Amino acid sequence: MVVDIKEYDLDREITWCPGCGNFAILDVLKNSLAGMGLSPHQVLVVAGIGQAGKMGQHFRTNTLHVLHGRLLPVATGASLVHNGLKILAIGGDGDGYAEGGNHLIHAARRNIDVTYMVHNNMIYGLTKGQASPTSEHSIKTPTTPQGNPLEGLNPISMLLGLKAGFVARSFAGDKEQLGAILKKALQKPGFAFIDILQQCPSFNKVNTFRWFKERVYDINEEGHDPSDLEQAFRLAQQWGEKIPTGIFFEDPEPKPGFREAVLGDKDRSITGPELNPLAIKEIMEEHL
Ligand SMILES: Cc1ncc(C[n+]2csc(CCOP(=O)(O)OP(=O)(O)O)c2C)c(N)n1
Ligand SMILES: [Mg+2]
Repeated sequence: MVVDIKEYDLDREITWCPGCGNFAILDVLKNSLAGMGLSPHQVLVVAGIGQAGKMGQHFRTNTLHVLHGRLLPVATGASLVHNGLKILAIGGDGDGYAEGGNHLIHAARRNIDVTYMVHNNMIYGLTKGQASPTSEHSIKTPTTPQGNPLEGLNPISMLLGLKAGFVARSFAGDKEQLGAILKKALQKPGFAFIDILQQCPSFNKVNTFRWFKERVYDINEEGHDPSDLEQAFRLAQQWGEKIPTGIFFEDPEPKPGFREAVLGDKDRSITGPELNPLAIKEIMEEHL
């Protein structure tokens, strides 16, 4: 089925700064969903708190905007209840790797049927530039005025260590690559993780659009086979003059998703296969 991208449009003011990487990511996401023939009612976005978390407010679809760092537990529940919905969890590096870091471990281990996009601008954007877990060593921020004494977390290594079923990195400045990775992630059952490098022109003056652009290269174009976990680990160590992007790992023997593991059948859901938007009316009346 052909879906017009305009179905996803929402007439609402966008408050991201000019030049923010979120604009490109939003554009790619809407294009990918429409391109896959998905209508807005077939998609659920569970968004965290932060500039990245505002994604869900800026296009027309089902959205749950939840507490900081708590998008994965909510997405886990939603994936058991709403069979058939394409579920996207979307948040920032602070949201996902700091406040929500514990949930990420278990979402990957459980292999929840969710595609998780982390907009990694290597800074706390919404709260005006404090250091996040991925902020680089030495970077000066309001919380690290002498320079960050810590090394940045390596999310790709972490997710490979957890043997997540699909582990990728992309860049907001490469819409073609991001679109191709997103479509792959959305098509596969189980947990799909995409770390998206993203410039924050207002609060990260070190890792700028140009900084990323000069360093990123596509590992799959250079012949990396995503079923090769050992090579994926080796590539994940690289960070600096060259930054690898692309699909690091895709499990050649996918494990059952969380729904199948818990409910015994990947097509079963707690509510049954049919979505009935009117049913909520009855529930509301019962409780109001
Ligand atoms: C429990 C809790 N702690 C702290 C905050 C304050 N807070 C809001 S957004 C944010 C960080 C956002 O950074 P990130 O997740 O990287 O998203 P970005 O704005 O960079 O896209 C923080 C610390 C909060 N809302 N709730
Ligand atoms: Mg951030």
